[in-house]
Amino acid sequence: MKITGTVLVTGASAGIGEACARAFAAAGARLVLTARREDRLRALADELRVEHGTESHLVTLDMRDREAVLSMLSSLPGEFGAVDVLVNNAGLGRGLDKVQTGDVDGWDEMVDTNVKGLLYATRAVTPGMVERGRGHVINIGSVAGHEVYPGGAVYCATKHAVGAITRGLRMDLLGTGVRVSTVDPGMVETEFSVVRFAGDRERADAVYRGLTPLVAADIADAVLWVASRPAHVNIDEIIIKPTDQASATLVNRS
Ligand code: NDP
Ligand code: 8X3
Repeated sequence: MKITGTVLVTGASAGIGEACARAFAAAGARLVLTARREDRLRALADELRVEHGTESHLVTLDMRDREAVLSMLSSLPGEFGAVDVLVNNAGLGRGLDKVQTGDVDGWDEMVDTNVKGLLYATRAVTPGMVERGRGHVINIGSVAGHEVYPGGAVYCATKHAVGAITRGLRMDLLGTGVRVSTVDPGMVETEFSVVRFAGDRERADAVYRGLTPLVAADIADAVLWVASRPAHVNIDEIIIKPTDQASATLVNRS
């Protein structure tokens, strides 16, 4: 698959975002990579330049910082500014507490990153897409956007919101030539669970114990496929789960 334009990936310093950056670089794209951990972005960009000759522009920002996201992503330099594909990936879960005992700071972080940050990036990038009459917004949703599970009320709410934004945005952009898709993973072994459990690696490892989870590259494959369909084809939604997962909570462990 060949992608010749500019692809902006939020949350490219780890996991699914990093895998998307690798997949689009291998396909020939120019990259805009965002995250808070600049050292990780720089190491990735250096590696992709050596491996594929990829040109990357790095934007170090916190997706919760409205002014930074709106200003930095709407004024990218030169050809980096003509974003063809926006992969709205940056996001996280915090804890698995019940609402009645939940950590309110964690709720704010999830809502501000997964929902508001995604909206800010979309608001910054889509006017240029509309002007050029082409572009593609690909959101990373979740099975948590289709189901809820105990202790997941707020995280699931953010991913249901991503689903609603995806469907609404597709209506808003109808007739502009800009496509809108969501790729919704089940269990992918990334830093997600380490972040969710605040660095408790034992608890994070237990999530995937005895089953074969997806890896980030499985999701990147799908994102690249969605982005590389002909211009008249819009893939609305893909749900991808491990063979060992039947629902958000029903898994097969050996
Ligand atoms: P990782 O923790 O491995 O990666 C998360 C990425 O998001 C990092 O690059 C991180 O960068 C970035 N990020 C998080 N918060 C912020 C912030 N405030 N500002 C800027 N960047 C931020 O997790 P995944 O790769 O698994 O997660 C990627 C997406 O996939 C998320 O939206 C998640 O909800 C979704 N998802 C994950 C699943 C899984 O099982 N892993 C399943 C379904 C969906 P940095 O910390 O450097 O800022
Ligand atoms: C992350 C996967 O199942 O923990 O979206 O909600 S799950």
